[in-house]
Amino acid sequence: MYQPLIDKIETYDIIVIHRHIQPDLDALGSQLGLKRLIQLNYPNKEVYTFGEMGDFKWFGSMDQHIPEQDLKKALAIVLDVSGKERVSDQRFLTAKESVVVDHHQNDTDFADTFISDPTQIATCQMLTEMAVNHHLTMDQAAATYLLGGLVTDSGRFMYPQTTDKTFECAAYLMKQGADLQYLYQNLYEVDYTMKRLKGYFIYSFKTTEHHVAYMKNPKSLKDEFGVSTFTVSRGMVNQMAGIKHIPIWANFTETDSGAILCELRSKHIPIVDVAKKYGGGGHDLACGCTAIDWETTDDIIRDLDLLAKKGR
Ligand SMILES: [Mn+2]
Repeated sequence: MYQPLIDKIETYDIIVIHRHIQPDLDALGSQLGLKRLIQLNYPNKEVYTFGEMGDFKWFGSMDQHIPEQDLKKALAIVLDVSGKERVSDQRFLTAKESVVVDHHQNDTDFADTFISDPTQIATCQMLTEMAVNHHLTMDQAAATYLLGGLVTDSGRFMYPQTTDKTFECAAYLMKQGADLQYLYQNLYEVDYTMKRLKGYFIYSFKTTEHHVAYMKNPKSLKDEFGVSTFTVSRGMVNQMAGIKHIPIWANFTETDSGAILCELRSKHIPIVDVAKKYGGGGHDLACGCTAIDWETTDDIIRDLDLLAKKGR
């Protein structure tokens, strides 16, 4: 499966590596991990990485500059994304040829070579498999980058697509010296304010007769904790998720203009029609709308409670 990528790497002297916008650790880990693998195994190649780092500046850094004439001669490798629009930094379009390696269930609209495997939990898992199958030299840095993507895209080995291959890859990366503790310390250490806000949510949410959990957050809450409306609204709704006997949960947050953002979530019972009824939309189990006043949120809570009643 990976031979076409190996062939292209061997053919080109200049290689640029891209991944998606709003990067997660699979995007960055595959990008930085592949760069390191190429440097180790093909020391004569020039390799560049592009894109923004987002919240992960601790994880590594990007190259920003490449001479225009070099870019035109380069191979572009695009990781963890298949559609042109979601690629961070559009300079890959100037490169001579492109290869995409991705585990998402999407088609590509630009790649000359497309290496796709939606059965894999992470692009980092695919690159680890490539390194093993093709006997590539690896070091601690490369292994740590790749393990970063493997750990996060698998939800710390919790998501259903976690397989024996995931653990084999993790074991292999650990044998190469991957620094798991460094990853965990940076990934899972939380901000003091966020911890307090989460605690407030967990302690304060209410439930209806049929166990719909909800929170009503006045404007003053975001000021009290020094966070944004978005942090309270979207960021906190799932503090009410994953609780036994609570099928539906909703988070109502007043904005600066006085409108109320409604984030609605459900385990199994489709609730999107409630969101639509109040002018919103989204997915069956995760949707939202904007209410004009608190009375409307009471109507929404009543509608959700009715669904919870019918749903059991
Ligand atoms: Mn991924």
